[in-house]
Amino acid sequence: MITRKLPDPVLSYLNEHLDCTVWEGKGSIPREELLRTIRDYEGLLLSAGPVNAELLEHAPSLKVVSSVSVGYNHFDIPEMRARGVIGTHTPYVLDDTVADLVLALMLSSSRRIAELDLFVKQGKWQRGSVKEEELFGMDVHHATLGIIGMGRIGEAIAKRAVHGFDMNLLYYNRSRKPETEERFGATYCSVEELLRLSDFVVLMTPLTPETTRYIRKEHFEMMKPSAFFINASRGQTVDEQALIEALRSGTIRGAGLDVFEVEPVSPDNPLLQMPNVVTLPHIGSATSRTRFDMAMLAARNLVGALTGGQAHIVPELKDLAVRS
Ligand code: 8YV
Repeated sequence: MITRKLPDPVLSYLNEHLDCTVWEGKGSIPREELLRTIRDYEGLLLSAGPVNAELLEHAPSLKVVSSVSVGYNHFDIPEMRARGVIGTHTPYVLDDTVADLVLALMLSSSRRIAELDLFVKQGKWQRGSVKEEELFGMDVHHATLGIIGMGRIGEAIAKRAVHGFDMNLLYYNRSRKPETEERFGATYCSVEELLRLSDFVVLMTPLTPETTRYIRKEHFEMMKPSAFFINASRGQTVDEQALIEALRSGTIRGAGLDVFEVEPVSPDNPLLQMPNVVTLPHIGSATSRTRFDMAMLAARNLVGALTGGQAHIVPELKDLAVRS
């Protein structure tokens, strides 16, 4: 079961190897329709969840769920494990694309790109009408960047920041990465220390029970009042209300956000009214080429896992054998 339309070459590949049904309607298959029809399918390709007890109960034949995403917080790992259902994801192919976007968020929040774009378009750029300093921003080059979550995407951000912008790099990760330290001159430190010293804090941790609301009020209070907070991981890794308060009160200077606690973000979310916040609709991996590569990798994962070939199985389910 393919829950949404995919590029033609991806569908051709899938049809060559599997007997597929593709949802031909608009967007992704509605949840009720998926629950109603999934009973006899052995494979499921989707890009959002949840893959939970409810879905799995409706899918007694299911062996593999392939997600067109690197994040897999929509997989209920214990439920999938209990039923022997394998989950796959799409690492590697989006690292550079997401890293580019993180740099864009850093630049656009600190140099006020979106805010000043509007300023020009609204005709406010008139000689003598604004004091020059009112348009000033903060430098990215030579500033201190703190990355929380130094995985592959974190490293791609580090490369751009250090080699392109001469930034000073701090990082926190569950495990230390001596090679990364050597490559980028990065300093490993505690989250608290990182928050205190960074001009830009980039959150790149996957969403797990341990990282849910990982950054809270007390963490924003540790940050410099001149610092920017960037999130391109998952909205639920942050206490969004605390972020709103920190931005409102000047505890931190600004934010660049690709993700929100609830998506699509509610039009009355106060973050949308703040000139010091750059907001994006979860487009970290959204370039034509990368989305194509992700779809193709998800298709290969599905075929591989169902036919005994290669697949990027998520680490927590790697030890499961595909059900016969
Ligand atoms: C996905 C993402 O494309 O890969 C991820 O984890 O956040 C995005 O790049 C999005 O979740 C829809 O599949």
